[in-house]
Amino acid sequence: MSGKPKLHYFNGRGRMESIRWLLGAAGVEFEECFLETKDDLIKLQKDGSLLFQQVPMVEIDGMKMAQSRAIGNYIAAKYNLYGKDLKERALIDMYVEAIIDLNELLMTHPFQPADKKEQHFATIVDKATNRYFPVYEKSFKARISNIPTIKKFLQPGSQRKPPLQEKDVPKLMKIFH
Ligand code: GSN
Repeated sequence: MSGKPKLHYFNGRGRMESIRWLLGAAGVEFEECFLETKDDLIKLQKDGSLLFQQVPMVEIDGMKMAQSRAIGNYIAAKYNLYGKDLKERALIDMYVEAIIDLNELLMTHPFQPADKKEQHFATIVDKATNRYFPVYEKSFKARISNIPTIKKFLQPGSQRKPPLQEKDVPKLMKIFH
């Protein structure tokens, strides 16, 4: 056993990408076990590895953690990335929850029926432009991208995943639906 956290998910961003970012930011090496088929998911479900029968699941510190927010909170707290006091933690939680809201919209876009896609995309652009992005500091991207561990995670060849492509949808439908 390597002692590295082991991430169980499909080979894409989804709800695991922020966990990859967090581990990247903490400078923690991790292993990944990609679900390729529905059977891979069923195997994890049947062997009792998934508390709520869902992925993301992360094996860490002897636990098989479910629920992406819980996993993120644990990693952030463990590696001192969760604020210096309760107020800073509250701020972090607000920023994180807002990004999760936006991410839910983005993640569900490829699965929208053809006749709803255009409207759904317009909603994403509107919410991103008018609701979420203005809240984040203009200098945020440059500042974060220059943190050495993040800089490394942003280099080609890291475990960062590309955005989901339409061509990936049928495979994911087979795994999760
Ligand atoms: O954030 C979380 O981890 C949970 N609240 C949601 C996890 C979830 O919905 N997982 C889906 C895969 S899509 N994305 O992340 C899942 O495992 N579905 C399989 C099932 O049988 O429900």
